[in-house]
Amino acid sequence: MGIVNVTPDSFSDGGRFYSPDQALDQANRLIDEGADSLDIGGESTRPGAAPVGEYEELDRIMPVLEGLRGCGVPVSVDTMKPVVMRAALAVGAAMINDVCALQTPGAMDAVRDSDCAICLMHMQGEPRSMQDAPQYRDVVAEVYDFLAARMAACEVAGIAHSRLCIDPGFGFGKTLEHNLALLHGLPRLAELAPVLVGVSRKRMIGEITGRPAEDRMIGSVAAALRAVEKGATIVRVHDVAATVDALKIWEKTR
Ligand code: HH2
Repeated sequence: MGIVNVTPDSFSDGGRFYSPDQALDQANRLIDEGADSLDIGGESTRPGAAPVGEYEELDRIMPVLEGLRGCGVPVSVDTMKPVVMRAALAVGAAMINDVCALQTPGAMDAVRDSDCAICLMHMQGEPRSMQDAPQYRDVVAEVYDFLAARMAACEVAGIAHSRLCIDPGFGFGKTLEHNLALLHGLPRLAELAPVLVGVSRKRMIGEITGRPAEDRMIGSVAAALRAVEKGATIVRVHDVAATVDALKIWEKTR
């Protein structure tokens, strides 16, 4: 899954794809590089990020979604807002990627009657403060229980299990130790549903390699491979060409 952040402030590529033309060029580049799907986002969720209003978010992403109609790969929209979910689905989005796991009032209703895929992600706290002091008794068990409960809530709302994938939410209210425990715990999470993993260029890669966000491609590719080895079905990445090459070699040489 190739990431297109239509934002001025995303942590690794903020401002680079902020105009619709830049975002569409990047989306098409990622498709050419071998992305099986795209994830379009109009609001940064980096630690400390300021929330964006729904009209602003719509202004950012709708021209891009319109431009991607018929692009040949499923398009996911990274949003926690029901209004944005409905608008995105109306122009053909195939997936809603919600870092709040459909807990916002109205979110479940916004996706229930479509046949879109849904990613339910775990986050402790909210982006503004989530990295202040994340704490868990047993991070894998707590993330597992949360995601299982959100899946059960979807089932009650009439959303078929086959539409769901889950994501432990690397870096969303987690220390490096929590992230590493979750990486090792992926086989357990994969018992619930297909797992999406997003570690691309994140702080955990920087903490291990000592490199800044713009220099974390190799570390991110290595982490993506480990995630797939541990059972991830979808890897959400900025560097599609490098990740696709690495996965091809990994698969052929396994
Ligand atoms: N990470 C980010 C955003 N959305 N969605 C899922 N399901 N999983 C993730 O790990 C995830 C996500 C943060 O990365 P990015 O989009 O590159 O940055 P920003 O939020 O600053 O735009």
